Amino acid sequence: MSERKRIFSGMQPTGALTLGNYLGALKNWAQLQDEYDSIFCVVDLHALTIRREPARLRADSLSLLAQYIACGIDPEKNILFLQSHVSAHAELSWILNCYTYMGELGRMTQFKEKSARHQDNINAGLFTYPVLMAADILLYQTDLVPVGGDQKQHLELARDIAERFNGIYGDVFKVPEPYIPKVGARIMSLQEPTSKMSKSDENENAYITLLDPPDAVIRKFKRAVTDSEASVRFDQENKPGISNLMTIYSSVTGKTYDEIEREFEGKGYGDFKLAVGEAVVEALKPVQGRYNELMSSRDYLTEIARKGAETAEYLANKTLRKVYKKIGLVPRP
Ligand code: AQP
Repeated sequence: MSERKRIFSGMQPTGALTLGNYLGALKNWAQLQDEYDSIFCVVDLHALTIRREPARLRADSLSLLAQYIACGIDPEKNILFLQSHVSAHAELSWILNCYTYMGELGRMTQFKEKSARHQDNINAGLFTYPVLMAADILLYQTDLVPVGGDQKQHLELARDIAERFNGIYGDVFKVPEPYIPKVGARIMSLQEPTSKMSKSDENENAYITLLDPPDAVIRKFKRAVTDSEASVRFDQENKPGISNLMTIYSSVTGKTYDEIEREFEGKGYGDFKLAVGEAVVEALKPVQGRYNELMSSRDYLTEIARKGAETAEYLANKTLRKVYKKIGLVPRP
C-alpha cells in the first residue's frame, strides 16, 4: 500500500443494511475511498455476540460484502475481507483485553442497551465487543474511522487503549480519529424517532433496508410517526419524526434544511412523506440492481474476500508481531 492516510471500518453481517448504516457510514466510505487507502471489513466475529443461525450468518456475510460493493465500494481500489479470515483480530483482541478496564467497558452505552434487550444472553463477548473493535482498527495503523454517531464512544475507548499501550511500550499504534458525518450521523427509527434506526428492531416498519422493494419503502415512509403540527420544519427536540425525515431527505438529495422547508411550505405531511419515500427509492435503485448481479456471481465475491484477506493478513501481522515483541512474548523459533 502507498503512504496515503488509511481508513478502516466495518459492519456486522446481521441482515440487510439499513438506511442508517448507509447514510451514517457506508456513504462516506464510498466518498473517502479515492482519497485514502481503505480497508473495509465484514465483522462476522462481532456478530457472534448475538445468537445466530449458522447458515444465516454464512449467507449474511457474503451478502454484506455484496452490499458494500453495490453501494460503490470498489473492490479493485480497496481491501475488502471477512474479519474471521484474519486471525490477528482475535489475537490482538485478547492482548488488548489485558489493557482495558472493567469500569471502562461497563460505561459503554451499547453494552447497556444490548444487555437490556438480550437479557437471556448477556455474554462476555457483548461486554468486550469494544476491545475487539479496537483491535480491528489498531491492527491497520488506521488514521480515520468513518462511522455513525453511535460508535463515537467505542472509538474514544479505542483511542484510550492505544494511548495507554503506547504510553507503556512506545509508539506501537497510530491513534485513530473518528469521521462522523454532519448530516446523517444518527438516523432514527421511523416508528420511534427518539431511538436509532436499527436492523434488529422487532417492528419492520421502523427501518428501511437497502434491499426493500419500492412499494415497501413508500409504505414505511407513509406510516412514519410524525406530529400534529403539519409544518415541515427542523426541530430535533420537539419534532423528532419530521426532523429525521428531513435528515434522510437531505442526505439522499443533497438539499439543505432551508431548501426543504421552502419546498414543502404550505404542503401537508402526506406530500412530504411521499417525496422522501420516492427520493429513497431512486437512491436505492442502482444499489439493488448491482446487488442482484453480484449475488449471482458467488465466485467473484469469494475471490474478492480471498484476495482481501491475504493483503489484510500481511498488514495485520506486522502490527501483531510488533505487539508480541514489545510485551515480551518469545518470538516463535
Ligand atoms: N441509525 C444509524 N444512523 C447512523 N449510523 C448508524 N449506524 C448504525 N445505525 C445507524 C452505523 O452503521 C455502522 C454499522 O454498524 P454495525 O453493523 O456495527 O451495527 P450497529 O451499529 O449495531 O447497527 P444496527 O443497525 O443497530 O445493527 P443491530 O441492530 O444488528 O445492532 C456503524 O458505523 C454505525 O455507527
